[in-house]
Parts: sequence; C-alpha cells; structure tokens
Amino acid sequence: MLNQIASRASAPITVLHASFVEASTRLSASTLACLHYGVALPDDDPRRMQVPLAELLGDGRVECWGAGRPVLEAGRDNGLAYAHDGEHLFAHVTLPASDAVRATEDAYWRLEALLARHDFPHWLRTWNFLGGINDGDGDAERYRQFSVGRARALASRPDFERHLPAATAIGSPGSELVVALIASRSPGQPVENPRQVAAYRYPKLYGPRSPSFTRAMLVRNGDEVRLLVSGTASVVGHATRHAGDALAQLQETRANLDALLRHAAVSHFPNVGEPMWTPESFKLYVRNAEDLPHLTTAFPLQFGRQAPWLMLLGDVCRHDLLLEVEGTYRWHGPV
Ligand code: 3EB
Repeated sequence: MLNQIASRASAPITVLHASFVEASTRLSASTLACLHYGVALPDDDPRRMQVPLAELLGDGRVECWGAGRPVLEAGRDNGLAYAHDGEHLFAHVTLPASDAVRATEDAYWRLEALLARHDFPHWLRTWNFLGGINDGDGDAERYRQFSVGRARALASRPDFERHLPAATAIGSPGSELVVALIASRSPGQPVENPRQVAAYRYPKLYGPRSPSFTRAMLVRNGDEVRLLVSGTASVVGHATRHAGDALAQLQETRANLDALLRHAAVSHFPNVGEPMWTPESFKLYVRNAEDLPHLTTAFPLQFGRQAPWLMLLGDVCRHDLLLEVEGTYRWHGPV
C-alpha cells in the first residue's frame, strides 16, 4: 500500500528529511539511510550504518533519512555500501586510518567514483567520524590531516567553492575513519554564514588545507524547501569563542544558527524578509560527559522543544570546542 509510487509523475513531492525512530523498526521501502549511534545493527541492510558514537539521551533511537520515494537499488561496491531512490543516493564507507590523509583521500575518491558510476553528481551532505581526531600536534593533528585528504579530493575541481557539501566532522574512539554521504541528481544550493568566515577560506593557522565544507545546503523540490545545516560550533569569524565554557558555546552556536537561517531566508526568499524556518531535527555532539547535565537542560531552552534531538558523545574537531550542533529545517513561508 505504501509502495504504490510507480512513476515520478505520481510521486508525492517530498524533500529528503530526517526522523528518529526505534532502533528495531524494520526499514520501509522508502528509507534511504539509517544511522545507528552505538545501537547494534539488526541486519546487514546496506542502508544501515554503524556510527561509532554513544547516544546519551539513551532511548535507543536511530536517525533515518528518506524522501517518500521507494529505494530502487541498494548494495555494496568497492568497500562502500549504498542505496538510491533515483533522486538521492546514500553511501557510507569505513576504512582503517592509521594514516589519516591517505584514508580520507581514499574514502573521498571512492565516493566520487561511486557517484560517477550511478550518475549522482552533486554532494549534498557528509558525516565524518575519525578516531583520535585531536591526536597529533600542530599540522600533524589528525583532523588537519583529514582536511588535507578531503581537500585533495573535493578542492581539486575547478570552482570547487560552489560545490562543497554541508558536513559534520566528529572524533570517535578507535582509529578508523567512517564517512557517510548524501548526494543527488539535481544540485542543492550552498549557504554560507555571515558571522563566520567560510571554512574553505580559513587561514593556515588551522591547518595546511582549509576544511572543504559549506555551512548549510538548501534543497528544493517543488514547493518544499529544506535546509541541511552543517555541524555548527562557537566559531565567530574564524576564531573559537568561549573556550572552556560549554553553556556560553551553546549560546554562541545558537547565535550562529540564527544568523545562518536569516541569511538563507534573505538570499533565497528576498520577498519574505523573515526567516520562516521550522526546525525538524537536531543533533548535539558533546566532548565531555561532565557537561551533559547542564546541556540537557540548556539545549531545549536554546533550540526549543518543537523538534526531536539526539545528544551524542564525541570529540569536536578543534580541541577548544566543547560542542557542535547540526540540524534540519523546513521552510514554511511562501516560495
Ligand atoms: C567549524 O566551524 C567547526 O571539517 O567537516 C564543523 C562542521 C566543523 C564540519 C568539517 C568542521 C567540519 O570550523 C568545525
């Protein structure tokens, strides 16, 4: 009954979006991706991915993505797992990463090759989980090496600044690299944040190659518009603010998200004049378990109780950042 969608013409027009469901829920025909945080995978469906981070609110929920279209193909190829619904493709890969530059470059080129084979040229969003992300000093830090590997793949294209995905990069236990990607047949629209220097223009102070991501990706399909927001932290300009103070970092992160939402509204809906965004889902990544009690109270006060959220334990890519927030929003204004 739910699988009556036979042709594109009769398909409901829905933009890819996230929802949090019980870990044991069977994947429906139209689930494209399902990210498990510390919750075991119940089967070997390639749409499922194990994320090496613990979920801290503790109700065993997992994050699923889909657009209401049936998944047409799912499989494994050259170490990657993937699925697509004709419009979006989800793929993920886990690689040993004793050499973080090589592992990252390898993962990103394999993803590029998969996209070329299946004709999904546009990167919308990535998640990157790197074991020991803050290990190593100066430019030998594993996050900086990851940025070098990623830039070799993504920043090698002409005009690369206009084709970077939204992203999250978080540290995990162990030493592996896990990369997940959502790509599409039609391009999204990258959005930058006026309060922050574009990450791909960060100065060399933060590493030999700047991080290859955009602050958010706007995705349209007919009248539906969504904003997939990258991991956002207490960074103003290019500098960390409020080192050592998690609550102040949360507040600064909220200010960054507000500026991003306003800028996305003004640039894409200039006739509306106000940011008419409804939050749909959030994830809060937290470095130190001792900040959990305060953040559990403070997060809904800062970001509202309207949207479901997950809290995950993971290292943030700069050692002085204590937390990072990512989210998805739906435009409820006129288009
Ligand atoms: C920042 O604003 C915080 O390298 O993919 C956030 C989201 C951050 C993604 C990435 C890094 C990344 O620079 C760090």
